[in-house]
Amino acid sequence: MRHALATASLVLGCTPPDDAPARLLAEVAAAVDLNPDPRVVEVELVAEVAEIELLPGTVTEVWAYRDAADPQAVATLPGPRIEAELGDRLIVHLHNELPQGTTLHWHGLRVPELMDGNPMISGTVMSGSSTTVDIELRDAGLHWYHPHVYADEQIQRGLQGPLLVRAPDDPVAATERVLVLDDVALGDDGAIGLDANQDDIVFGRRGDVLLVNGAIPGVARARAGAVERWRLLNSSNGRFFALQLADLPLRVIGWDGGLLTESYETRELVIAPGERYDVLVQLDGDPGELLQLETRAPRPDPGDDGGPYTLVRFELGGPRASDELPPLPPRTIEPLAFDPDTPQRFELEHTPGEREGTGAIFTINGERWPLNLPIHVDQDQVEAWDVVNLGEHRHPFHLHGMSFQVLSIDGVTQPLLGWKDTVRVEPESTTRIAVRYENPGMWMFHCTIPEHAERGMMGDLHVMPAGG
Ligand SMILES: [Cu+2]
Repeated sequence: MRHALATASLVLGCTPPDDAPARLLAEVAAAVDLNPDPRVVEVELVAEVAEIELLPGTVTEVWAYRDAADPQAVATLPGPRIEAELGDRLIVHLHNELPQGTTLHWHGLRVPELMDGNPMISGTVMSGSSTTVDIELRDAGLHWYHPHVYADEQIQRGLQGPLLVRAPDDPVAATERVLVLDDVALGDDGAIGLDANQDDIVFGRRGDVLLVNGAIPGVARARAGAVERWRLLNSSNGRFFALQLADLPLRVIGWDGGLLTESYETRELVIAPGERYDVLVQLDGDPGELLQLETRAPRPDPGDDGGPYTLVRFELGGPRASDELPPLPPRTIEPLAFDPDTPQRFELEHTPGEREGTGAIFTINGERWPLNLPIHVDQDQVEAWDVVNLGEHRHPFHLHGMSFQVLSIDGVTQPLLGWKDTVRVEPESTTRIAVRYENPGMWMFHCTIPEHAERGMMGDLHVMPAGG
């Protein structure tokens, strides 16, 4: 049974009493690199059932990745932070100790189709067996590894982790933090709730416990006036984070696909499941002051549970720094020249079930994965896609194997600042994107709310090799 609402709010808000010892903001431990070659990163992961303490004094069973190259390591939520440089070769050995088959998908990376974790292409890694992923890292930025089979259950149980690919000219700030934002539904017994009720299906599962780097919100000690770089990932199933830092400006310098051509400032940063943002913040305050990084419901949506809730409390210490924001390295992005016969049209639709919690159907163009047929396209062709949300709830839309450019939202042209692979499509709204089919193979496109994708809001794009 879930916590009663009063308890849930307390946990969500997670403001400890003043005399409580400060719990420090959790960090995601880096994976050990087994390979002596500086241009090869080789890691060894075990996916296993583990017990961790999410709420003080309560044991929670999770499915999680353990760094097998570190004999001291235990399985963690999220999994180890894999870190590499742009152009490196990444080798990941995965051993599956779970009672269920799994796969490894690299959300945000352009990889060969056999390395994409699509169970229809490469099968599942059966319980007790192993696989090796071997890829070249062509995309700088913060990416996300997770299973792509029974994804609604396996991600919610804890199987997911960050992959940080650094660019040689990355801006350097005094402090850099990877912040993986998540939530989890915990019962009174500490167990992760997996039964999906009607709301969970309609909105994606939202939890009553917020997690930052796999732990309940904590305190970060920082220098007043310091500039920090935050690499943000929303790894939740259904929660949209809308971040605010005490009304200070958040300078966005990167999206899913790396650094932008031009940064921009916002005081509220909305992050959908599967999206990543790269921001610079100046912790503008006096020594002794407290700055709260909070999240609230980004839009009035009957499924949103309000807020604000604290994610990180920054305790500012002295002496005051006078850091300046590091400049963005030059980036240019050529607008994709798309085929004038397009757009392709992708209509996302949700048909509620007749009975509570059962029978809800999520479709793309009226068809339901896995019964739909692939869309066949030619390599190197460029097409515009109209992703049309016919319903009254948001769907973040993700394409495997290739990044895209966002052209317009409801006809309003969007500035071309960077590459995306996941984009929010608001209710009764149309987002137009441009895609170059550069990567031959079979690529899934789907809503990143796994409760929707696993119930049909998914499709396959078959990019036929040029000359093949
Ligand atoms: Cu959806």
